[in-house]
Amino acid sequence: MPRLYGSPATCLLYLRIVIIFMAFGLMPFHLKAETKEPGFHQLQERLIKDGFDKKYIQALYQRESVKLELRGISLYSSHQEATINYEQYLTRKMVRKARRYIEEYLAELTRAEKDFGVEKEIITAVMLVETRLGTYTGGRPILNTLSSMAVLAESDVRNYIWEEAVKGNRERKDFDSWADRKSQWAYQELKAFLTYALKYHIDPMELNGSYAGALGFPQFMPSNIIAYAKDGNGDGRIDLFNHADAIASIANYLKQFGWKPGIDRDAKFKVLMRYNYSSYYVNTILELNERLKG
Ligand SMILES: [Ca+2]
Repeated sequence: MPRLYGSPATCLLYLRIVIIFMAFGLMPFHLKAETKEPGFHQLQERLIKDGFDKKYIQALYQRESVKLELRGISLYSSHQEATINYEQYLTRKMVRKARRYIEEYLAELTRAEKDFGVEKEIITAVMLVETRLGTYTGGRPILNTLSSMAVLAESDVRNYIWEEAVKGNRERKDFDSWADRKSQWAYQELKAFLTYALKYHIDPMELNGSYAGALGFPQFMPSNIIAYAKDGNGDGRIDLFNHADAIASIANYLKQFGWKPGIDRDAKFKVLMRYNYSSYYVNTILELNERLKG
């Protein structure tokens, strides 16, 4: 029978080993606690220099809920389109849901079809894949997402985010080239987002979105809201959490990128790639379109 417990001397040795491991194991936590999370000070200065009201920006970034979105950056920086299961949008259950949506919003969809020349099945397919017809719009404050990506331009913040949220998931040089690109892009999107919020007197912290900062039922980036979104219900406001506005906005976006009645599959493919640059995505939309028409 194997001995489960050793002699007192062996026990003491085990205890020493455990203490040594605990000491080493605890050290990184101890160091982490002393690493101060970097803030958005430089970002605020940059926004003010670019014309945003000083008092507005300072009051906004002083709020406790405005903070670095580490988890979102970790997810986004390791995002791989090919790993998304697009089959989930082609099940019979999903097609049934899409059909019911077309019945429910027939008036809005028909109007968009007439105004922009984009068929209702395509608009519905886009909305289904983007947010399951407006039911999954993302729960991350867009202000935090875009601000966190914009400050990746600052080397100390970038190092902090690398250590805290990304290291281990990818190579540093890949992260650096991603961060160079995304920080510039996110800053432009942040400015568009604040411009949109100011225009409609919306509290920026009330708008949640995806880990990329996309917003509403059609998941538009803020710069696309300014350029392509439409007021579908005619209330004088753009609200992408409203079905009529979302439907008109998707249709107008596709129209602006070349959608016309009667275009062939190749042409449709090219336009849809402008909505989301992924052939998996586009093929799913086109397949859904066929099934909804069939
Ligand atoms: Ca509206």
